[in-house]
Amino acid sequence: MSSWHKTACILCSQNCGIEVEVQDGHLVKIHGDKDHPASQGYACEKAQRLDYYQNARDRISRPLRRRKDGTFEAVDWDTAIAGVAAGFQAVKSHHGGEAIFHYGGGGQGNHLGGAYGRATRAALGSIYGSNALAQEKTGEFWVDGKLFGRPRCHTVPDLEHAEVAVFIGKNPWQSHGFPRARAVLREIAADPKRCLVVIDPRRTETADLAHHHLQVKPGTDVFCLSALLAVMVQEKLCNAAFVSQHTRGFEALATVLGGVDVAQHAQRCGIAVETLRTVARRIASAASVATLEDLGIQQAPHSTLNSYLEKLLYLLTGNFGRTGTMNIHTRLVSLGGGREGGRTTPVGGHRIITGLVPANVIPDEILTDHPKRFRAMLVESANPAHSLADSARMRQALGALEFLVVVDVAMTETARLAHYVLPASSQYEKWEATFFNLEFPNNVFHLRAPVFPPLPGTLPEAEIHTRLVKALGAWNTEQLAPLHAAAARVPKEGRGPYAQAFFSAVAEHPQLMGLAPAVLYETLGPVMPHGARDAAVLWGATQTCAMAFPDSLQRAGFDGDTMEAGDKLFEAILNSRSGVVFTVDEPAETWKRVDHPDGRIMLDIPELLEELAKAAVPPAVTAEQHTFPFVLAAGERRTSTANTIFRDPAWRKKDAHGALRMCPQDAQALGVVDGSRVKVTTQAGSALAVVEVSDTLLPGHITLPNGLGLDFPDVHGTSAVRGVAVNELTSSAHRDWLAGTPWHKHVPARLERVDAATADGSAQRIFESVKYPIITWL
Ligand SMILES: Nc1nc2c(c(=O)[nH]1)N[C@H]1C(S)=C(S)[C@@H](COP(=O)(O)OP(=O)(O)OC[C@H]3O[C@@H](n4cnc5c(=O)[nH]c(N)nc54)[C@H](O)[C@@H]3O)O[C@H]1N2
Ligand SMILES: Nc1nc2c(c(=O)[nH]1)N[C@H]1C(S)=C(S)[C@@H](COP(=O)(O)OP(=O)(O)OC[C@H]3O[C@@H](n4cnc5c(=O)[nH]c(N)nc54)[C@H](O)[C@@H]3O)O[C@H]1N2
Ligand code: SF4
Ligand SMILES: [Mo]
Repeated sequence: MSSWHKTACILCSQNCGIEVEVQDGHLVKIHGDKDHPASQGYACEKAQRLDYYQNARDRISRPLRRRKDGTFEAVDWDTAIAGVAAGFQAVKSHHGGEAIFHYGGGGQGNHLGGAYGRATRAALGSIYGSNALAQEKTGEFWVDGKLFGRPRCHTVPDLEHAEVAVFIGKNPWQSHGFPRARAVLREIAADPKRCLVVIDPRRTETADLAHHHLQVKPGTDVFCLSALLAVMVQEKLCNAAFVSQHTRGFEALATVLGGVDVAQHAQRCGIAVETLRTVARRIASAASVATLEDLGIQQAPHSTLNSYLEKLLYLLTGNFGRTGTMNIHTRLVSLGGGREGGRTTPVGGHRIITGLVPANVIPDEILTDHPKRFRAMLVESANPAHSLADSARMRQALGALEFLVVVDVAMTETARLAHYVLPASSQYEKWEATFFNLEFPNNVFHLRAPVFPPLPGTLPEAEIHTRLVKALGAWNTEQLAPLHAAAARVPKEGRGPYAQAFFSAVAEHPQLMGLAPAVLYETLGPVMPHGARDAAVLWGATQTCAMAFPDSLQRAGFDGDTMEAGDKLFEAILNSRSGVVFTVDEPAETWKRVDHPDGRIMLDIPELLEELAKAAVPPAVTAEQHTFPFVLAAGERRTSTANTIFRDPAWRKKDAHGALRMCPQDAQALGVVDGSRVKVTTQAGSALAVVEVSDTLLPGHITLPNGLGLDFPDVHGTSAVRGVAVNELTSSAHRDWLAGTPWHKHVPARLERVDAATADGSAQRIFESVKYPIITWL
């Protein structure tokens, strides 16, 4: 017996709508869902492999508690919840809730858990947290805050309609990042009136399609971007009308850019001056331009400064607030957590942006005797022992915690270090959604229904967090009694009385506001249509969204007063299996979202202009460059990578070992060919890798894929590791001065040939330091 279901792919932030055929507990056929409003039937080849996630051999199916000898024992849920609550309670009573750090809250396809995690944080009084966005986007958010007034003024490129599309450190052919990426790229490439510009040291699949590929030397974008801007200023190509009507601070910027030596910058980034001038003129003369930056600059030197320069490309040319340009999108839930501005970390005083502690400083905030250090951690849907810089130090830091709890579907590298591991139902076994809804003019939200029953022994995060909140004694039953009563009336009378009861309960007991997700799950949850209990939290989200974007909701068909519009949207989300367009925008809406008091964009960011001036002074060659002559991009997206969502290496049909790519000249100099083994060494460690010779790379530039080197049991239950875990090679001190974002794309490295005779017969990890506690498999 088989059946078809609508759901979404969870392998990248696009979350394309898919239809899946289910048979005997397996996903047997998968294709794009034409009814999904954003992906419209599009899906890439990776989605075909989703059963490797759903039926992975290392799924956990019982809560685990670590014994003194480091092995784990299975316990029942009541024991686990009580033990977790007691463990956190102990830390809280000695050191305060601020000593409990929260990491994660969502991977590429699951964010409902993170929403419920906020209730647990509130119950614990945990005020510090972070997630993968602090490894990539916080610098960009900070720049958005300066330019537009608030970090959440996040822009989205209208690539479908742009005459010129510019990708900077972004390879959408592989990594996507906008709907139907490959189709859109092909359209732009094929249209002689349009133009595709790619700034990337590698000739990627995207660069291959480009009209202009600016193949910069790795880490030199600051020179390429500032030279492009300097040409615009020096040749008077800026949009003077836009600049004078809509911005402030141009003079300061023009002074700095006017002084840039374009020829010198061109030389430093390795691009011919004439090419830079041609591209600058093409961008400046286009009717519409959209730009997209990603890890190639966000995880490389000058990352925050580069984000600023990227934004100036479209702002100086007036490509903002129109079709085909850059616009500020709506949101159902803010991505970065609410808190903004002024906060720093308790030990090192590092800047916290959009509520996120820089991922690279987490070990420093633990491995110290400072009284305010983090002493306990709750990790969910993330694997920091593998995904954060300097895994050895990260393991040491996690090991030094008084209490560590991990919520995951699999026995990850982080879970192995935990005191308790709580097994979550998979994303196809529960109601799920992501908050990566970043589209403009039509923004989409997709709530997915379960496709399978939960793996016995697992629970959805909503249930886990609500149990924790209760075990922590965060509310007493009387406080919720009116809500239960109002919820009982919902089937007959609708949600009106419930809404009133909710707002009066919160007014009377303000602590319930922080606990709201769990309160909604507990009270409204049981009367949710379709049994969608986990979606109760969306009632709050849709109400807030209706308050923030009434006109956009109305254009999408959700009209009436705030509560009515929010409720209609909530209903539509619950009833649609392919996703809902929740807001429809006019380009002019973008201007209403610019949040400076005078409605103008602030072009001058003195901290970053100072950094730009400093960068112009050529540095002396350092000893490091002699010791480590290569630049390693540690973590490239390929057709065979999907973060760590697939742990079973068998999913990769190509690139089984996650090859280290290098150019033919380097390969020849080193005496290696395709399939040879090399030892790659950095300041942090060494690894063995298999070589792929590729003429897409510049001399001196080598790359390794992201998400490999995971520990996965073979059919006999013995742990095996395939590919290089790149963060064994990265250092946490290697980061942006302002946002603390890591420079994973720019790791100084050296290579040695490993002759077959001396190799150990496999291409597996060779880190002596990795010794995990033995697991008792259940
Ligand atoms: N297939 C696949 N897709 C994914 C993912 C995945 O694991 N696999 N992960 C998802 C996630 S979490 C993210 S954040 C996105 C990331 O998506 P991308 O940022 O597109 O991914 P990367 O391949 O890491 O880096 C992009 C490009 O940066 C280039 N680069 C390296 N150094 C430099 C430099 O100094 N300057 C410039 N200009 N470019 C440089 C690389 O050559 C590469 O082509 O992908 C998402 N999509
Ligand atoms: N060197 C280097 N490091 C990098 C990068 C790089 O390019 N180079 N990229 C960085 C980037 S951009 C990112 S986004 C991060 C990603 O790294 P992480 O943020 O650590 O996240 P993922 O690899 O996406 O892993 C998500 C986890 O969620 C678990 N999971 C899956 N489904 C569920 C579920 O339903 N519930 C729960 N509770 N858990 C679930 C998976 O088993 C997995 O352990 O890595 C970063 N690290
Ligand atoms: S990997 Fe990304 S682009 Fe490919 S099908 Fe999945 S969600 Fe869509
Ligand atoms: Mo990411």
